[in-house]
Amino acid sequence: MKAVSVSEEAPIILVVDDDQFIRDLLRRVMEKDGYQVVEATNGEQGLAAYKSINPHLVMLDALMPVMDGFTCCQHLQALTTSSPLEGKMLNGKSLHNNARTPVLMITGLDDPESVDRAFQVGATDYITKPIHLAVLRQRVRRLIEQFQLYKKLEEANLELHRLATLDGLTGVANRRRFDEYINDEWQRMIREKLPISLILCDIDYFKKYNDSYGHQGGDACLRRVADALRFCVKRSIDLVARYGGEEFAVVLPNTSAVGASKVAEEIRALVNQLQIPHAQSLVSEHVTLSLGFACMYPTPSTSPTTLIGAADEALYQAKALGRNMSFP
Ligand code: GH3
Ligand code: MG
Ligand code: MG
Ligand code: MG
Repeated sequence: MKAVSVSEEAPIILVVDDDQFIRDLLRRVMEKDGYQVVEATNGEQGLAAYKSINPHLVMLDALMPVMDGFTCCQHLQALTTSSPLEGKMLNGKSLHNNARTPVLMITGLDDPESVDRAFQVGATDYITKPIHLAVLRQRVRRLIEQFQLYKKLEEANLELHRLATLDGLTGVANRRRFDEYINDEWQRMIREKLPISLILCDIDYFKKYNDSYGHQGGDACLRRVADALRFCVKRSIDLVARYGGEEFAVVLPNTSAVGASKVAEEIRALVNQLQIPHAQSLVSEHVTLSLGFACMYPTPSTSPTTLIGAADEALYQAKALGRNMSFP
């Protein structure tokens, strides 16, 4: 038999079978087709190998000592259903897709119960022994091609999600994400009978900042302020968003007015500490923020618009009362 060298990028097939003759046969055939092959002799070994090599396909025997193929398949399914897109939404639609490593059961069991059971525990495909090699090779080619396509789709979906929800300049959530999030959390707070707070932050005399340091200087300043906001906002359920040009919003679910006031003051103090020079500011030599916050207990007859209006009014007061402050 001619030895075939396989490249580093060649898809990896994990062969899990207790029969050495079968493992040798599968290795020979698959390596000839350009795949890399890793072997395991039972389900437990197979799981361990799966975790360390992350293969493109698993060939799984059913009857094996220590852990059989059905049990192994069940564990594999649990491992592979968590996708980076799991739980992510875009326009109210779940983005999860099927980029799961395919599992091909290759077994001597050909009774209908075994076939059903294999698919129930998550097998992608099923082939009986004795193995028809021409059929096997086509199945493998198709399963790996599909998997690679799914993976590409998943990456594209992730990128789409990133582009659709993040602000390109600062990396915080964009306005679209803000609208979606505050509405979702509003509904959740109604169900859980909890308060929600909103902080609106506006850079003081930012027009003058642009006049002094140019638009690019202004952009850099926006990035630093966004970083400060991100630093102050620690819970994963809180959302920092770019609300408008030089205005940022912080959504704080399950947070009282006292809690919101603390976060607002922390943000204001940190931006002061950054001491970003602002020669033309009328309140300080450095960049400062004015912040308005509001807290509400959402009800079915109210909407986030009321909360946004209240925070906006508070921001207006912070400006009117002299800037570089949070209000109330
Ligand atoms: P105030 O203290 O009352 O908030 O004064 P201000 O000058 O900050 O007020 P205003 O909101 O009218 O000005 C905001 C300025 O922010 C106007 C606009 O040129 C600038 N701006 C908005 N978006 C961007 C951006 O993406 N980059 C830069 N560099 N500037 C921006
Ligand atoms: Mg066996
Ligand atoms: Mg403004
Ligand atoms: Mg401003």
